[in-house]
This record gives sequence, C-alpha cells and structure tokens, in this order.
Amino acid sequence: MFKNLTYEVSEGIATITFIREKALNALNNETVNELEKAISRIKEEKVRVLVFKGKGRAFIAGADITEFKGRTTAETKAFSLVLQRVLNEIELLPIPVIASINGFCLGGGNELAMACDLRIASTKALFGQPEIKLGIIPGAGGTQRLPRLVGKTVAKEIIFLGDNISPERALSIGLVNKVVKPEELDSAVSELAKRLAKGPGFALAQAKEAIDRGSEMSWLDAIQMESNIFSLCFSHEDMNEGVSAFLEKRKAQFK
Ligand code: CO8
Repeated sequence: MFKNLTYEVSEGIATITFIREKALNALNNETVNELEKAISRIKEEKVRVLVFKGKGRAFIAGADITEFKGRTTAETKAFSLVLQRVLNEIELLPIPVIASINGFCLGGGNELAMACDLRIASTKALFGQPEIKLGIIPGAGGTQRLPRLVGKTVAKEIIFLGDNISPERALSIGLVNKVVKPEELDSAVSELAKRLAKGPGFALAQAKEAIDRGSEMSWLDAIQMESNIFSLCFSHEDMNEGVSAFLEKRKAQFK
C-alpha cells in the first residue's frame, strides 16, 4: 500500500518505518501524503502506542531538498502547512508516540521527532535544524516546538548555527529521553512501547492532553483543566482497576 514507509501493528503497538533509505528517508511530497494516510489508519484502529523508525543510516534527514528548487512561495506554504498539519495530528493522537532515532535526525526529521511524546536515540544519532545553511528556517513547527522543549537560548543557538547536535548533547538539553548503544535501540524502544501498551490507556491519554494543552494555557486555566481531567479519571474503569489492585496487593490488569 505504501512505497516510502511501512506500517505494522503487533500487540497493540503500531510501527511506522521510513524506508526511503537511498535518500536518507528525506520527506518528499509522496512520503508526507503516505504518512498522513498511515496516521488516519492509527486513528481508526485500536492501537495503544505508536513508534516511528527510520531504515538505514537515518531516522529522517529532513524535507527532500531536491523538491525545493523552483517551488513558488504559494507551493512552499502549502507544503509547510501539510507537514505542520500531519505533525499536529501526530501530537494530538491520544496514545503515547515514540521516536526511535537511529541516525540523522535533521530538519523536518527533527521536527517530526519533536512532535512525538518520547525520543530514544542511538549513540549513532545526529540531531539538528540545518535549514539556516540552506538560507531558510524550519517550516514544520521547529521554531515553535524546539524552544518549548529546550528553551529559547539553546533553540536559538541550534537554529541560528544549524550545527549537528550529538546524542549526548541532545540528552543534556532534554531533546531526547535516553541514549543507548545502536544494537540496544530496538529492544529499548520495544520495552518502553510494551510497558506503555500495558498501561492505563485512558489515564495516559489524559496525562498527555493535560501536559500538552496545559503548557499553552495560563497557569490558572491549566491547573483548573488538570483538576477537571483528574476528576474525570475517577469515572473510568482504569481507576477502579488500578486502585483495587493496590488495595488487594496485586498487579493491575488494565484493559
Ligand atoms: N533531501 C534530499 N536528499 C537527501 C537529503 C535531503 N534532505 N539528505 C540526504 N539526501 C540524499 C543525498 O542527496 C544523497 O543522495 P545521492 O546518493 O543520490 O547523492 C543520499 O541522500 C545520501 O546522502 P549523502 O551522500 O549526502 O550522505 P552523507 O553521509 O555524506 O551526508 C547528511 C549525510 C549530512 C545527512 C547530508 O546528506 C545532508 O546534509 N543532508 C541534508 C540535511 C538537511 O539539510 N536537512 C534539512 C532539509 S530542509 C528541511 O528539513 C526543512 C523542513 C521544513 C518543512 C517544510 C518546508 C516547506
């Protein structure tokens, strides 16, 4: 069904793997369209966790630069809006989304990784927003998500200079959650995905929404929203199971 990515579901965990290996998984128009279709399938199916991977030496080396030349301002804006919409859709999925970052994670690739909830990197990963070197700026949410994740000071350095960021630095600035040896990346991601898939899906979705929406609200609105969502959790069977399991000194079995 797809040419530039694969979509698999196993044990409630969906995996989207970018396979445009020869172009270091650069996001061309076709890949972005396929990605949007794959995200629609996630919404329709009973998936509990989504994992993104890249085949070969890259996670994603950015938007496809070979499609840039000759693009008009209107065409560029349309492409930027499509990619922004797809990344927003990923961010708004009511399930945990993990980026498994094996290699180059640049430009639009880093922007996609930042739209995920958690990022696990191999020691071979390299991050960056190199757009400035092409005479442009990040156009798929990078100027907004990066400062929200790492602060304005560091984000400006990364975007102004466009230099590659090592996995160790990415970890130290809070861009990734964990760095592991390349041969341990798949097992580290799979362990995390399985653990999240067994977790209380409703509470996880609520926690995600509270964190993501709350960070865009005033303090009083955000804390009010937290209280609303917290109390909503008390009407869900996950809470009944979690609290009963604690009181009965057994392991919770969330449905
Ligand atoms: N686009 C198209 N092709 C690419 C890209 C890319 N982003 N990155 C790599 N490739 C291709 C290369 O052209 C090469 O193809 P070929 O074999 O046909 O010559 C192949 O992948 C392998 O790449 P290299 O030979 O260059 O491999 P190296 O190991 O020497 O270098 C690098 C790897 C450092 C990753 C290098 O390829 C590179 O610098 N790539 C470009 C990285 C970049 O600048 N990314 C940002 C792109 S701009 C962007 O993402 C903006 C997003 C905003 C979205 C909205 C816009 C409208």
